[in-house]
Amino acid sequence: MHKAGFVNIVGNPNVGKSTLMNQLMGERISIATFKAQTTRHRIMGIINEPEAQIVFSDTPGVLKPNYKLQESMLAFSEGALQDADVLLYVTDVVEKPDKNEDFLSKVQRLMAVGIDGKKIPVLLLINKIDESNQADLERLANEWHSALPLAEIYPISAKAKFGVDVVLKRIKELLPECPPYFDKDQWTDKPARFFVTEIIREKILLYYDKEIPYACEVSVNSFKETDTNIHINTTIYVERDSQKGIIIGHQGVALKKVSTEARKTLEKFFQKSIYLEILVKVDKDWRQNEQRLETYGYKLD
Ligand SMILES: Nc1nc2c(ncn2[C@@H]2O[C@H](COP(=O)(O)OP(=O)(O)OP(=O)(O)O)[C@@H](O)[C@H]2O)c(=O)[nH]1
Ligand SMILES: [Mg+2]
Repeated sequence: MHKAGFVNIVGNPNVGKSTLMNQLMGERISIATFKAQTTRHRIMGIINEPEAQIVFSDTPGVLKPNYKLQESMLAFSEGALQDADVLLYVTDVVEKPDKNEDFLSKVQRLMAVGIDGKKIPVLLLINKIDESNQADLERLANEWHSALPLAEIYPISAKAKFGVDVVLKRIKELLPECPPYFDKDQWTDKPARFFVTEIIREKILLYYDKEIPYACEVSVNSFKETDTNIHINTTIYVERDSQKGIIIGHQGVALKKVSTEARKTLEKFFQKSIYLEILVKVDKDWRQNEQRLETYGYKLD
């Protein structure tokens, strides 16, 4: 008997979805930072075992879109409701069940009505319990139980890897009997270049303030790999000239830091020496431009 299925991770921004994905996978596959809206794509991470294949999907936090890029991000999150065999709805110890009733009612429907008659199990994960206490947690769990009575509730700390193994065990029980969806040696649906752009974006999120990280997109121009090293040429696109100056910084110091830190992370990720070049260019208002978004790999309906 072989089990396989899609286990989709959804929830509001910054609750710890990507941190959880990385813990479930045992790899840093999805970038996670202290800033909301870190994840912009649906990223699959695949666990392969002789008798099972679990296809996790990390998704962008659910938001009310203000510009076209955010419409695409929301489409990735809502799309993950359509093909889940098991849904992981992640919340945290500060968020209340009434924050996003729209999306929650869709989650409720998945459990009660299902897709094509198939009801979808939902595990409601209350994350960051390292920042709470027993009494508050019990109160919150009761509120969630009233909001989503059909969901199984698990308190976890993704960061401390507390409760994650229990969730993984439950996922394996819930997986349907099914042949594998992907080759059993495949661990993600994304190409190497995608991880390059994400790792550079992670450094931008970490080192720049306010709107700057949200106005940046990263693109790989060339990726040349030998047995021992990889030569990567990339471009950071910003929306305006003033942002280009900020990214580069006085005498190029800011960009140098991004480049150095990205290179270190890339070397860990690929286990090879990395030569990294980063150009900075203006792509005016790319976040609102459907054609540009498509070339950057975002989907719009
Ligand atoms: N204290 C605590 N912090 C956590 C925990 N899990 C995640 N975090 C922190 O929460 C922040 C957001 O984590 P992410 O994994 O990027 O959250 P996300 O839900 O993927 O965010 P978006 O991609 O923006 O939607 C980071 O600073 C994490 O370190 C946890 O269990 N405890
Ligand atoms: Mg994320």
